[in-house]
Amino acid sequence: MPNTGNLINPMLPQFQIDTTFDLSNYLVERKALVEKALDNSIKIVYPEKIYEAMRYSLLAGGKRLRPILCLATCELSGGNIEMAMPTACALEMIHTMSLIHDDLPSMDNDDYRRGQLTNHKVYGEDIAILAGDGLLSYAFEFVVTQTKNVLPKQVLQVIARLGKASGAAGLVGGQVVDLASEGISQVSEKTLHFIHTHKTGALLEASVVCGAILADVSQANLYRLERYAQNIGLAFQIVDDILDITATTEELGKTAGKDIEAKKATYPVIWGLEKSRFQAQKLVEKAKAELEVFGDKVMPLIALADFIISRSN
Ligand code: GRG
Repeated sequence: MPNTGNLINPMLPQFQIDTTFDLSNYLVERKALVEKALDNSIKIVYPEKIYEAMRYSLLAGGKRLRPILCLATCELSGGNIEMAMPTACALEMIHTMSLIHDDLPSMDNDDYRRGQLTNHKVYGEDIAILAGDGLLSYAFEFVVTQTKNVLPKQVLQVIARLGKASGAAGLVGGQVVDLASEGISQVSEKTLHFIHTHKTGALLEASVVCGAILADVSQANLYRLERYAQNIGLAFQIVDDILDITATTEELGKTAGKDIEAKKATYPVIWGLEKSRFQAQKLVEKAKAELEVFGDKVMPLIALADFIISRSN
């Protein structure tokens, strides 16, 4: 394997890259597995309307990055896909519910998400709120009832992580500060960091960490994966802010330029585009450096870190 070195920071360790790993194939294959599991996860029963609304957003596509990260980390840590799939689905249920609520008129007021009308545009605000609530509670039920071949202790740890990442210490807290910062011209870097590490980073971190917990990884490796996830989480949001400026509505599947319109605090506003790109790259390099001890199964997590900054939506 050629040694690619580290172009951003020569002080960071050099990394052996397996250039034969095919990320696009890997993503297509993993996404298909996740889509199938999600499709099977919710049946339409009485009262049909709520199940249809939940399925409408859950099966609307999306990159499925959180479930894919969870599966990859579980495998890297010595587990398998079957052990992690219920948690992977739960992560996507929580993520989807956060998108449904984020798009509501009382929050970001968006008409399009994942290339289709937002949940409240199709089902109305009342059902969209309930569809989000239904997905959130079902996520926890799903982990508990569907996880097989994992000790109850690990399942409990996963439940605790998912709860923390979703609530006021995670997504909810990040969203509250984000809403409070709208229209404020001088949002500090510290506040922006809080918003992004909570609103976006918390669930990405939980995706990585839960996969590892299910495989009963050692504490030292759990900390390494946690740091990997924190770095890619922040890089992911920086790229999201950049794409809001540089990509089209068609590419994004949601309205482009919303951050500027809503006078949102973003990294490009504070740093400019060039520095934002550089910082994202730096974070990805730091993330990859955490993986050195994991040996040859590490390629998916390296490639996923690279994907986070090279993506176009
Ligand atoms: C979880 C209880 C609970 C409440 C939700 C509304 C809210 C509180 C939080 C907002 C969270 C939010 C929408 C964060 C943005 C995260 C983000 C960058 C989303 C885009 O993720 P991608 O690009 O989307 O992975 P796809 O569509 O590919 O899945």
